[in-house]
Amino acid sequence: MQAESTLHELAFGALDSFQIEIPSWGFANTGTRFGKFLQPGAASTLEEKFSDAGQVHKLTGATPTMALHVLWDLPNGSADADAVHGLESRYGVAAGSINPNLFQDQEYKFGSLCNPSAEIRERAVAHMLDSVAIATELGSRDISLWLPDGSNYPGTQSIRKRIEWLEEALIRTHQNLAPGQRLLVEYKPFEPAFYHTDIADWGMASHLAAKAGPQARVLVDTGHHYATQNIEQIVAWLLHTGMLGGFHFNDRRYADDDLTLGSIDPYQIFRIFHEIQLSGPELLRDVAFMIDQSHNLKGKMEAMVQTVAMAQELWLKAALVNRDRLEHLQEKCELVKAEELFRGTFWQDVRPIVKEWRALRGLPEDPLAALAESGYVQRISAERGAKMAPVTSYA
Ligand code: LRH
Ligand code: MN
Repeated sequence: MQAESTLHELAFGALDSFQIEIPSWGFANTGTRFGKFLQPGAASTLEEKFSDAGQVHKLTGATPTMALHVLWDLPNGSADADAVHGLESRYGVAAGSINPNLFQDQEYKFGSLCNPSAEIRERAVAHMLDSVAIATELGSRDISLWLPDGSNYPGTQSIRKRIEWLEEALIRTHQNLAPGQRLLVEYKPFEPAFYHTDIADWGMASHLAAKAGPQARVLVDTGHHYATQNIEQIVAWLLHTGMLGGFHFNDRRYADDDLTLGSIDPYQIFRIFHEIQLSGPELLRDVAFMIDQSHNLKGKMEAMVQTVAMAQELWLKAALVNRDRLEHLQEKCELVKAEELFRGTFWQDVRPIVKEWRALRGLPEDPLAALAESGYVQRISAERGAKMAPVTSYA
């Protein structure tokens, strides 16, 4: 165990540097194709989402930005930007990554940027350029693109032509980025398409980002992998090739389940954080940590606070790995000693030191308990419950 002082320095430094972006849609009523269970306290307006995000940041000190989804949060596009600035100062959370939405409109049935209709592709590119303009208005660095495009049956679409249309669309989007802005390309192997998905894995996303231009990177959603894939190895490759732009963290037992981070396999996130920390603190600026979850059954505020606390603990555990010693054991192929050091660090209970850090930073030692004591959930449930709309669409 490292000397007490160095341990605290290391731990507090790691926790001070850890920030994670929360998704506005994590506060909204969401469900699956089999239904949606409404929560009276769910957020349905952008103000309510900023209020909830502000509360999470007050309780954890680690979530200064909130990701926005264009159609869900900014239905009037850049015209909504002024209102957002007001909300940012009122609730103490800034607008984060801007997520274009190319998966709702009926015209995107056979694809958006990859649709065989040039007219529909043009409208989809226009939405991408709108999203870049919104990011510029809001001062957001990242435009984070996930594309549902694909097909359900063999032979029904030209996979090759769709690659060309996609390359062209992302090059045009990249040409409109302001200096310092980034286009993040998120991949997903399947759903909603179940035969081929146009951006299905890290290789495809990496090629498209590199082809689009120097301000494009790959976004790794931890839920977008086959169960047998080694995600931390993909992360190591994206770090090695300089293509890693950020993460959507969540957890899953089967597919893109969007469960809360660390709820099924906390060791998975620890292994990913270790690969990132191997690249040194300066890298952190370039790797966006974001949460992408849908809280269908857990209380939305509790789930978000729980997720941030879990992420802080796992980040700290990874920071405590004695990397020099591990490197030595790896080189000596001391397998059991190396594994015992690596997994042993993961086993450490870091909650007491996280509590100390929170107290030192004027934050509640137990953010979940503080949330319960604040009565915030009861208050928003009473205020918002009255206008709870009957179930209509997905989100
Ligand atoms: C797609 C995805 C994408 C978001 C959506 C809410 O599965 O991960 O990042 O736009 O979830
Ligand atoms: Mn995602």
